[in-house]
Amino acid sequence: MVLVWHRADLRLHDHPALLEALARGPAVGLVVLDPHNLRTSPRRRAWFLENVRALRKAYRARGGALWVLEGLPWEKVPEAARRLRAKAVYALRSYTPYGRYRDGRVQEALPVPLHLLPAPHLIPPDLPRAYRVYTPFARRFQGVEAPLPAPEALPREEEEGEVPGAQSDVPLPEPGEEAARGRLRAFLEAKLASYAEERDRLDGEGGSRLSPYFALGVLSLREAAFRALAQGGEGARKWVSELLWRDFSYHLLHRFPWMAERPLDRRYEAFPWREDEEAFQAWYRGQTGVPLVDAAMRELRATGFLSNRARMVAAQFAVKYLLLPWRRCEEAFRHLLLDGDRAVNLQGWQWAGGLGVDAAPYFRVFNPVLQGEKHDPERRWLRRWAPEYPSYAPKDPVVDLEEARRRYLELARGLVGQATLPPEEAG
Ligand code: FAD
Ligand code: IRF
Repeated sequence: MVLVWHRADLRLHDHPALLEALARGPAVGLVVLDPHNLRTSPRRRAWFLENVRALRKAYRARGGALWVLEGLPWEKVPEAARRLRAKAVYALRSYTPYGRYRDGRVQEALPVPLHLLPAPHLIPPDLPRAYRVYTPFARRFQGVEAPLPAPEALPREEEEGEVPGAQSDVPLPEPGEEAARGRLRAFLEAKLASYAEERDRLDGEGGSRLSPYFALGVLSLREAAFRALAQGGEGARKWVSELLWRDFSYHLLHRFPWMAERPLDRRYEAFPWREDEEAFQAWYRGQTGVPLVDAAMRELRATGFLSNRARMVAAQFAVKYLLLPWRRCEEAFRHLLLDGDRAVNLQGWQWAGGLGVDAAPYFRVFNPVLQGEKHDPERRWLRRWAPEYPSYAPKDPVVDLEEARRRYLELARGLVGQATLPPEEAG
């Protein structure tokens, strides 16, 4: 008997550790409900648990069994191994700071080997050379192998443990890999070809909305990239370049684990962030008087999803216009997102905030009025989420946009030492 321990890989397709385990003998699946991960918002907790429930169904449909134990991994993995007399435990390697710490402790506590196999990334996050800029990192992409099939049948074993019920405060997408793979197919068929033109829409309808599935590994990046590239075209290349941003995020956090606390560009540590509770609440509740920002934060709170363009503007507004402490905002944002993911969200905030990810210059300051007019020209998205605004023009904003932009540029220029005031970013 061997164990397959699922963590951020709640799927049966394209799962090297599952196939390797099955080659060694009968295998039982295991999920440990880890208090370190599950102390989060109700929506994210519910999304994780619903996907565990779906994984158990997928195991059952193939005749197999998924154990679900609640507690500390370094106690529960050894316990499951002992009770099943498992000869080994198989899992996909984790690259997050907590994931590596956890796996080290499990390895120490486990009397049998823990085999950590490389997960199917497009570029392995643990490249020996560290990249802070996306383009040279993405050049390491060499194409993608075909995804592995799911096992057709799994050995019959007893199940153990219940998946607790959970209440989400937002409607959840359909959980499980059937739903994820169905959504991938529908996206490739209907939207991939026009992705390069449509991806910046503020309503997010140009994208796949697969991010909540990628966040839990319900769908593998390799499968998504392989199917998109097989279809080909400009849209496919652009979409795969976005998938690569996800791997870039994991690379950054793996190589610079301290970026969870500090700006990647250390010069911004000296930035005079404003601990302004009123400004934070205005931003968080979507009451800033800036239509794009308010619509974004309200959609995020009501649905757990937001387009990439709206995330960029809302995050940059908090950092550059309101000068709010970026870590508090990053955390609040992550707990509202169904796809909330430490590595990707940190990368997103440090990129949008100009804090050192990629080559984003400090003087790139989005104008939320022009952004709205450009990416929601008919204002349909605005009417849906902030209907009191007749246009993208600010109404009694918490800061004057032009004043705030100058204030930020002056502070940033003082830190990074550039003499000229650059022209406003147009769109
Ligand atoms: P698509 O356009 O269909 O793209 C396909 C996939 O590529 C996405 O599902 C995602 O996995 C990946 N991807 C796309 N854009 C990015 C990007 N900029 N960085 C990394 N991966 C990307 N994404 C998360 O999954 N979790 C987060 O916590 C998160 N926080 C973000 C915070 C900020 C401030 C910003 C600017 C972006 C953040 N993103 C995050 C990235 C991106 O906004 C979402 O992945 C994307 O909007 C999800 O929509 P989609 O699935 O339709 O994407
Ligand atoms: N992984 C686990 O092994 N156990 C859990 O209870 C997890 N809960 C999670 C909840 C949410 C909202 C997310 C992810 C998890 N994960 C859980 C996956 C972790 O990201 C993964 O285990 C990582 O390696 C550790 I989003 O940080």
